[in-house]
Amino acid sequence: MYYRFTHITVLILIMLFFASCKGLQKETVIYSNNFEDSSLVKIIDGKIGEYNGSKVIGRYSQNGFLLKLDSLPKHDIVQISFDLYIHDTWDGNAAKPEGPDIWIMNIDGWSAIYATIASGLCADCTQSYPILQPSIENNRFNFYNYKPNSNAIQTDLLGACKLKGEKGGTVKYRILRTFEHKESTLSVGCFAQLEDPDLANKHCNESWSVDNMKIKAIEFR
Ligand SMILES: [Ca+2]
Ligand SMILES: [Ca+2]
Repeated sequence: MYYRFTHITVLILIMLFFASCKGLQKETVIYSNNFEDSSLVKIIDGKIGEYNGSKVIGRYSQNGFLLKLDSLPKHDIVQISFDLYIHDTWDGNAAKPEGPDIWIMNIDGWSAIYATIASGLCADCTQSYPILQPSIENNRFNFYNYKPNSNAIQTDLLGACKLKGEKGGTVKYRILRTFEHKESTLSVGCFAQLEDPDLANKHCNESWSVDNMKIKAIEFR
């Protein structure tokens, strides 16, 4: 009897603990877009494409888009999540003229991601992702060396243009960033800085797209 009582007491205490935790923060989804209705509201330089049977924003090459939100509710932190597709022949840390190939996310103008990415089909390539920022040595960016496809969530997708139909030609990453933020406006810029000697076919050789973007404003209580 005593044993059973103790178990029930512990269970109640655990339930109370989680109930109180839940009340400690309030989440508001301030932006959610799977692009299936082709909505580009609040996006500058947006364009809709299709990849893997789903509508995406992209494809982009040496450029990107800017999402600008306003009238955010009172909050303490912001969480951004989305799928990032890296299409075709990215060269990661390769030296010019093939690289470096850098994917960039700026939030309110500060650098949230500045990382090289390489296609897994490039045997000799390396990439700095999942390290989000390079170190700086002798006034130069020094990117870390990881294997291509490091931290990717899917590596057997088909290429989009140069490697169209080729397995492994597209790599999917799940981007998740949580950061302190209290302002009523938020801007999220996604860009790339790519090197490719084949200028005429650059957009076909190296491109990227984004899907399932969700942004939450979270208030602590
Ligand atoms: Ca979609
Ligand atoms: Ca390149």
